[in-house]
Amino acid sequence: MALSRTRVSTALLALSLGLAATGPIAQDSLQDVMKNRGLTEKDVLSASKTYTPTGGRDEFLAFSSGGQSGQVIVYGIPSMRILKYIGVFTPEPWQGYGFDDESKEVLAQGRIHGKDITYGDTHHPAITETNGDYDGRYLFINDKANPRLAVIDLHDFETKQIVVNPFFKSAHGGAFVTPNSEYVMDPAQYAAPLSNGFVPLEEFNDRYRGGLTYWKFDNEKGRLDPSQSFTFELPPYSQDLSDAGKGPSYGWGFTNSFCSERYVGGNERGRPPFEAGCSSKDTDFLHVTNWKKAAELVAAGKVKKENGAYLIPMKQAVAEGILYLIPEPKSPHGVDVTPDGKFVTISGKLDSHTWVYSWAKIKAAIDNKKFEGKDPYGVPIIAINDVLHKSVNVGLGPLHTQYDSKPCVAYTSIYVDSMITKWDYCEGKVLHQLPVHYNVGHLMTMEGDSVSPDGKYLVSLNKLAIDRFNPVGPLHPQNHQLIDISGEKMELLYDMPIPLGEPHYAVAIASDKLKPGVRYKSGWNSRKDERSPWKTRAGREKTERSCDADGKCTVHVYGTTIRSHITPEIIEVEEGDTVSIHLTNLERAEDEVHGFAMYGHNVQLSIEPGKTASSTFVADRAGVYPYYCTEFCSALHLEMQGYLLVKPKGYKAKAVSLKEGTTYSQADYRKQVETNIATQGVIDGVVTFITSHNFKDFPTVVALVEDATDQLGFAEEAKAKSEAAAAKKDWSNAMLWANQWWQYQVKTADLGLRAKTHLEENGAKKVK
Ligand code: CUK
Ligand code: CUA
Repeated sequence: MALSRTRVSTALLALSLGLAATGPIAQDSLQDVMKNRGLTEKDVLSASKTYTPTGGRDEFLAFSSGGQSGQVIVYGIPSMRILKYIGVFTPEPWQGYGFDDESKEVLAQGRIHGKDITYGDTHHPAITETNGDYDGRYLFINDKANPRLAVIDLHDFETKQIVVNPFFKSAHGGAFVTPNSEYVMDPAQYAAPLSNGFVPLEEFNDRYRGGLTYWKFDNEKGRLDPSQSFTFELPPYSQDLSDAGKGPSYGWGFTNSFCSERYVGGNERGRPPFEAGCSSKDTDFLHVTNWKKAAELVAAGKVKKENGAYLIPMKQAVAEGILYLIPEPKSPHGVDVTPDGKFVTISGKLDSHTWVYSWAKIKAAIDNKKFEGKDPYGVPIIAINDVLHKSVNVGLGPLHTQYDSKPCVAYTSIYVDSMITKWDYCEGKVLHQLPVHYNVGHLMTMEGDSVSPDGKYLVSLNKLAIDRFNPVGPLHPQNHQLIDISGEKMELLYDMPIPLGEPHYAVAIASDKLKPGVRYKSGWNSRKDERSPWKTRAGREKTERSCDADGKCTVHVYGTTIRSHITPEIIEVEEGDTVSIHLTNLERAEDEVHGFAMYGHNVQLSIEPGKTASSTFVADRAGVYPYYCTEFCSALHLEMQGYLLVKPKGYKAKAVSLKEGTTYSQADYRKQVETNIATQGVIDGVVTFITSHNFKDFPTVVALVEDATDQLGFAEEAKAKSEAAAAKKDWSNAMLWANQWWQYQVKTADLGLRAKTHLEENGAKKVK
C-alpha cells in the first residue's frame, strides 16, 4: 500500500488540521446489547471484570507452557489477551529464533547426541525467586521428552540458554526453584539407565534408575551452571512433580513418584499393560531430599562425577541422611508446599483425597531416626501416620494445588470430576467447589506457589475444550478459564482458547515486577548479552571478502537497517561463497523493528532496536535473490529492499554502470523541493502544537520527539546532498536526494502526529 506523495501530504495536512474522520455514533444502550446478544446481568458483570479498555494494561502476566510447541505463551490477566509466544526449544520465525546465527547457537546447546531436536514437550515454567517471592528476573521451563531446561531472560523475553540433563532420558517434574533461585529442581520421569548404552529391561531393578537433578543457577550471570549442578540417584520409580521447601522446610525438596511397583509392561508379550502394573499398590513414594547438605558435600569434594557431572549415589545419600521416602496416595501427581513452608499437600490421581503432610512431623521423624522400614534400595521410609496432618476428600482425581492470599486457603484441581475445590488445609475442610470445562490439569493462582500469593484470580488449565468454542477440526484448542477468587465463592469469568499446546502449568506474576527493556545497547548480541563483534555504525557499513589457500571464500557484510533502507542495498558474491550478513538496527525508537528475509536461503531475521543479528549461508547457486524488510516499519517499508547477486564463477561484467528507469529534470527537482517546503510547514505546525503543551510530562511523547529530531537530522543531510548535486546541475541526483530528504520529513511528520495525538488523548495542558 504505497501511498502516493500527494495522498500522504493531504493526509498529513488533514490530520494536522484536526480533520480526523469520525464513525457513526453507536446508538445501542447496554440493555439493547444484552438483549441482542442474550447476555445475563452476571455475564455483563463478568465481562466488566475482564474487559480492558484500549491502552489499558493487565495487573498480572501469565507465562504458560506451550506444550509440544516447545514455546512459552505470555498472556495478561484479567484480560486473557495473548501478548507473545516465546521461542524456547523450537525455531520461531517471527523472532528470528533458530534463524539468526546468535539464536541458532542457543538451540544447538539443546542437541541430544549431536541431533537437532526442534520441538520440546514443555510442562512447568518457574520464575526466579528472592526470599521465596517472585522477583521477575528469569523464567525457566523444562522439556519432558528430551530432558532439557531453558533459561529465558525477562528483561527481553528471549531464551538465553538450554542445558541437557547428563543422566536422564526424560524429565517431567521440573522446573521448580529453591527460594533464592539457588537451584532448579528437575527430576527424571521414566526410569532408564543413567549411562547411555543398552541395558536389557530384564535388568530393570538393578540397572535402571530414577533421579533428581538440582541445577545450580548463577544469579549473577543469569545462567545455569552445569559444573556446579548435582543429581541424586533415585530408585527406578517414576519420579514426578517436585517443589522446594521454604521457611521451616528451607533446604529440602519434595518429589513425588508413581509406579513404585517398578512394573515393566509389554502387552505385545501378553503381559498386562503399564497402566495396570503401575497402579496396583495403594501407595507410592514421596522423596524427601536435602539439597542444602548435598551442596555442602559437593563443595567439600565428597561427591564423585559421572558423565562429567556430580552424581550422588543412593548409598551415599542414605549414609549422609539426605534422602528419605514417605508413602503417599496411589498414583500421586502434584506436590505443593504451602506458602509458610509448614505443610506439603499431595494429591493422588486415583484417590479422592488430598493429603496434608506436616513438615514439623517429617523433620521430627528424621531427627529421631523413626522409620517404618527401608525400600529395596535401602532408603529409609517414614511412616505416613507419623507425618500426616490431614486427609481431605476434595473430589475424584485431584491433581495440583495452589494457594490463596488468605491463610490456610488452597485450591485443588479435580481432574475426573472436572472442578476446582477450595479448601482449608489447616482445618481440613472443603469450602466451595466450582465446575469447569473439562478435565482440569494444573490450576494457577496469582503468584500462588510463592511465599506470598496474591489471590484475586485463578486460572483453570483445562485439558479438553470439546464443545466450548467454534469447531476448528478434530484438534481442539485447550481452555484456560479465568475464575474470580476474591470472594467467598469462586466465580467463573471467562473462557480463553489456547491454540498452542498442550499447555501444562503456568505461573503468573504481578506485572509491576517486570521491567523489560525496549531497546538494546547499540550493536548487541542479545543471546549472549554482549556487544556483537559484527556490529556496525551508520556510515561504516562495509563488505569484506577473503579467501583461504584452497580458494574457499567468505563474505562478511557489516550492514545496518533504519527507516526505510537496508545498507547495503546490493550485495555481490561469487557462486560457492559462504556469506555472513550481519545487520545492526540503528533505530532507538520503541517498536521500530526491522526484519530481513531473502529468497531461497531460509533467511529470516528479526532485528529489534539496537540488536545485531547475523545470517550465514552458502550462496551455492548463481542467481538473483531479492531481500527485504518483513516488518511494516514506515510508509516506505515496501521499498526497504535489496539484491543479493550471486555471480557464476569467472563472470566478467558487461554493463558499465547502473541505468535508472527514469531520469529527472530541473523541473522535477523544483517540484520536489516545493513539496518538501510544504511538508516542512506541516512539521512546523505539529512542532508548535507539541512545544506549546506540557509534552515533557509524557515519556512516550518525549521518546517520539527524540526520534523525530533524529529523522529531521537525516533530512538535513539529504537536503545538503540534494543542494550539492543541484549546484553541479546533476538534476537526477538532486531530485533523488530531494526525494530522500522528503522521505525523512514524512517519517518526522508521522512521529510528530503520533505525539500530537497522544497529547490530545491524554489531556495535555497548554503551557504557552
Ligand atoms: S503435569 Cu500436565 S497436568 Cu506435566 Cu504438571 Cu499435571
Ligand atoms: Cu523496515 Cu520494513
